[in-house]
Amino acid sequence: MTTHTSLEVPSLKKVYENYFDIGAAVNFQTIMTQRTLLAQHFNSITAENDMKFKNIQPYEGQFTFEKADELAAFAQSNGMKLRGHTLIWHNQTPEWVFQDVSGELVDRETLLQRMKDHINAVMGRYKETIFCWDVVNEAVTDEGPELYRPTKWLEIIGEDYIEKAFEFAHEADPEALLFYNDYNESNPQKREKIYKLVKSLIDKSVPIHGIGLQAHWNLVNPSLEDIRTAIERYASLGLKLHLTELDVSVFNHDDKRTDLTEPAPEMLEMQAERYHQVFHILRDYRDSITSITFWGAADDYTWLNDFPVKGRKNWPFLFDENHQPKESFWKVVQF
Ligand code: 9MR
Repeated sequence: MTTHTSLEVPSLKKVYENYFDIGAAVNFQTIMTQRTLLAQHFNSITAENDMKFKNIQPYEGQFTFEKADELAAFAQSNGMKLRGHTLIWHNQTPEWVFQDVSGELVDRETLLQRMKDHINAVMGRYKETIFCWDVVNEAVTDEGPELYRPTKWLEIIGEDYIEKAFEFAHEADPEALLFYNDYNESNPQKREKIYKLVKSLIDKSVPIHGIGLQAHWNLVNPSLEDIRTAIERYASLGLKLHLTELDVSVFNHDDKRTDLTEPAPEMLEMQAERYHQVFHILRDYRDSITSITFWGAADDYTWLNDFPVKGRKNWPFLFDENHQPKESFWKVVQF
């Protein structure tokens, strides 16, 4: 493995300033534990959890903005952009949203009103700081012929819940860029579903400005060819593309080992090569891709610890557990 000890560590955001914004998902802890690293290398942040429905409106009309406010203040004081994540999702949405006082499902009009009130309150509060929002997250099925994931939003409102969310969001903050965000975005079957959904929104003149490719990838999947095809397909719709949750797991799908306390050298080599190839593709599409956000900043904290395999640590980022650049970092900044 190459050593770079004599080299000064360049700032990732500066290396890419003529290409994309470089973002990291953060939480209340990491804005403290990773503060220096974030300030040096990133010019955009996303709240990993603190702006989700459940976190921000756990009970009807009771908003808990404290942590989200802290993250917004952190972005502002460091001159970083802030992506909003996320308004309408099947996950992390409290049960009260869909129920009346007796526990029965509410009707369409009630749910639409709740959707609108939530979007108005949250987008209204961060109008000055948040430049774009993941308005609807993960609304498409991974497999099978159905386009729409079965959710309470779909069940109660119907298929137009998606366009309603975008319309309410556009009314709440006409300046904000509005995104549809999903994972498995490079899988050819799901790619076509996402394409179809977004195209139908555009055809109906729904205010949508971008597609978020979550990009939870590993050392081999998705293939480079599938990544490139997905970017081209989405870009053909004429919207902005953001990579919203990039990480590269060092474990392939069938690797369920839990005994590693540090990544094997060959994992790190493969990861470096993978990041090298991925960023090569991303630079090719700099006209369409405007922002790349990692779902974390350094290997000391990742949602992939314990997921999907309990008791297993992962090392998916460009910086190691001590916030030092990995070989993956050097492959991304040297081109
Ligand atoms: O990283 C997030 C993790 O801490 C939460 O427990 C989980 C459930 O809210 O969400 C994770 O982030 C997800 C993101 O919001 C949407 N795309 C998939 C991400 C990873 O699961």
